[in-house]
Amino acid sequence: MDATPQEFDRVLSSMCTRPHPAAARAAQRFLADNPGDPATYPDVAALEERALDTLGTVAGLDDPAGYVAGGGTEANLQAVRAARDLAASDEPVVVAPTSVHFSFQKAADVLGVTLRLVPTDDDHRADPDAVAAAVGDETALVVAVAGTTEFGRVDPIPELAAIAAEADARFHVDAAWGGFHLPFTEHEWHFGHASLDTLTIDPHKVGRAPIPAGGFLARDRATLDALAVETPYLETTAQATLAGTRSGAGVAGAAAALDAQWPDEYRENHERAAANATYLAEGLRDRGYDVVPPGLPLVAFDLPESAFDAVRAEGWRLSRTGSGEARIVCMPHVTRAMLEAFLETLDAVRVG
Ligand code: 0PR
Repeated sequence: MDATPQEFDRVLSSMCTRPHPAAARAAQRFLADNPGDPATYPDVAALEERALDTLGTVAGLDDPAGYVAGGGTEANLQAVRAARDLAASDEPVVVAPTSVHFSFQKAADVLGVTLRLVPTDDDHRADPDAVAAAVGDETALVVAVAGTTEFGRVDPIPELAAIAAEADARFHVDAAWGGFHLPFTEHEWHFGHASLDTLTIDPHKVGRAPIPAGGFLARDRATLDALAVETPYLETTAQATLAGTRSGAGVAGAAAALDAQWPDEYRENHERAAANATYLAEGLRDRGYDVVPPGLPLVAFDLPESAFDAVRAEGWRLSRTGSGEARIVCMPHVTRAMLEAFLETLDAVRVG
C-alpha cells in the first residue's frame, strides 16, 4: 500500500494538528535519543527539563516536577496512580464529572481503582454540589477538566479544589487540550489559582508539538517519588515515567514547540481560534442549527444523521459527541477559509 499522511485541510474534529515547523525539525534530529536514559542521552534530557520549565510557567508552577509523557492518557493515568499509592484507603475511589476523557476509565481499569462519575450541570460543567455529595473517606482523587473533549467546558476549579481538600483527597486538573488556550482567558484553572496536586497539559494537541508529547506536572517532588521505581542497571537510579524507552523526537519536538510559541504565537493562535469558533457558531445558528454555545474554541451542534454522513462523504473529517452533536475543534490548522468551505458543503448537502 502506498500510504500517505492525512492532509489537514478537511480535518475538523481531531485534537491533532500540523506540528510547528521548528518542532518538526527538532523531532527529526532526536529520533534515536532515549529520554528514559538521561545518563546516556543528556542533551535530550536537558531539553526535557527545559520543556518542563515552560510547561510549569504556562500552568502557574515554579520549579515543576513532571515529565513529557506519551500523551494525555499516560499523564492522567499517572495522576491516578500517584493518588492510589499515596491514599490512606485500601479501596481508593476517583471522583470525576461524566465529562472526563475516557482515559480515566482506562486508568481505573489498569490500576484497580473505582471511578465514580458524577453528572454534569446543564452547561456540561462539573457540578460542585454533586461532586461534594459523591466524595467520602475512601476518595483518593478528585478530577476536574479544564477544556472538555466534547464541549470545551472549564470546570469550576477553585470550588472543586476546596472540595478535594476538605475530603483529604488529591486534586488533578486535566488541561490536556485546554492548556494552551486557558492562559489567554479569564478562567481560573492552574496551580496559581487553586490547590492542585497534578495537571495534564499536552504539547501534542494545541501546543503544536509532534506526537507523542503529553505533559504531566506535579506540585511536589513527592508525587514523582511515589511513581518512581529503581533502575538497577542504569546510571540514573530511578524512573518515574510509565514508559521505559521514550521518544526523543517527542521530547525535543515539545521543547522546540514551546520555545518557538510561548507566549506570543500561542496567544495569536488562541485569538484566531476563538474568533473562528464564534464565526462558525453564528454561521450555524443563521442556518437554523442548534449550537451549544462555545466555551473554549470548540463548536458542538445538532446535525441530522443524513447530513452528517453527506459531509463526511465530501471528505470532511467530522465526529460526534456521546450525545450525538457534531463537533468541530478549532485547532491551529482550522482556518476561516476551511470553515467557510465547510458551511458551503453544509448548504449544498441540505439543498441536495
Ligand atoms: N484529556 C482530554 C481532555 C482529552 O481531550 C484527551 C484526548 C486526552 C486527555 C487523552 O489524550 P491522548 O489522546 O493524548 O492520550 N482527546 C482526543 C479525543 O478523544 C484524542 C483524539 C485526538 C482523538 C485526535 C482523535 C484524534 O484525531 O477526541
